Amino acid sequence: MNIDQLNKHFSISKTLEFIEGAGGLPFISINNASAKSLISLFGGQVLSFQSADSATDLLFLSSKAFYDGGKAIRGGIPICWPWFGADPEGLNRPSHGFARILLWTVVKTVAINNFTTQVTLQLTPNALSKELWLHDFHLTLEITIGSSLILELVTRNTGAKAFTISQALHAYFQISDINQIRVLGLEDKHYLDKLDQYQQKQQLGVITFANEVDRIYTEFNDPISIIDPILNRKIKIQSFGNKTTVVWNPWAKNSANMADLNNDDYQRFVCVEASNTGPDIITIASGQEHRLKTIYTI
Ligand code: TA6
Repeated sequence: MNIDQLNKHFSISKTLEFIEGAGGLPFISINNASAKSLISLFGGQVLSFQSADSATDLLFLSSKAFYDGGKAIRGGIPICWPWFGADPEGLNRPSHGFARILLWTVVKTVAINNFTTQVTLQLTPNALSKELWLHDFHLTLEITIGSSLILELVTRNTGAKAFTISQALHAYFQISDINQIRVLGLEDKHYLDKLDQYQQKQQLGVITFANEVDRIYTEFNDPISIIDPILNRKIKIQSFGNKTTVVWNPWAKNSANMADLNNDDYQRFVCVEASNTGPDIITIASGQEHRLKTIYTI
């Protein structure tokens, strides 16, 4: 569907419209009494969410992000699916799977009330995905824009055989200064350190940042909170259907080497990702489903 057809079928007067976004990609612009948000149909990716009473977006979106319909958009909440990280079979398939680099379609849009708008997107096998992954699946993402930002990613196995996935809601949270923030809820928890051959280590106290961090926490207290003393806000992250949480900041060296990040962008975001990865791999039997849900609240 083109933008006009999308608006004809799914727009909601004064609240939800489809626009031609950066790179000509189809975006959904939502503006209700609680918040305004931008969602890209390319990648099924929430790009921004700003509460009506907040001067700062919840999410970080790189000013150098690519919108070429090929590379994943750097920022917002990329959907890593049906694998997290490098290709688990070493076949040189795209890092973090293909859901974030394919065009999703719209299932429905609903104005729950003036304060809450819901969008359901879906991804089903297509020529591109079949080159990468032969299983039959029906992936849906329900996004709720209200006093909180809620995502629910549902994987349905519509094939005859069980399949295994790993996944993450790879959220980039906007922060004032990486050196000033703290992440709570992971104190004393064990994690796999991706920067040290996935060695198992234990978190001592709250998480602070003074260098690159890339960790798969294999246990956590819910909710996890990001405390930002400069923005004077706490981002609360509740998650359901996951046993692992990834915490990542690339720091200066990687930030400078990534074409879709400004050199100092690492100072302005932290990724805290509800995930099923590391030991938390999900096997879904034929006809069954798995739900991964997060609630982000400022
Ligand atoms: O979630 C952390 C991570 O797996 C890091 O290792 C880093 O690769 C990051 O994801 C970003 O990956 P991307 O493919 O989006 O550049």
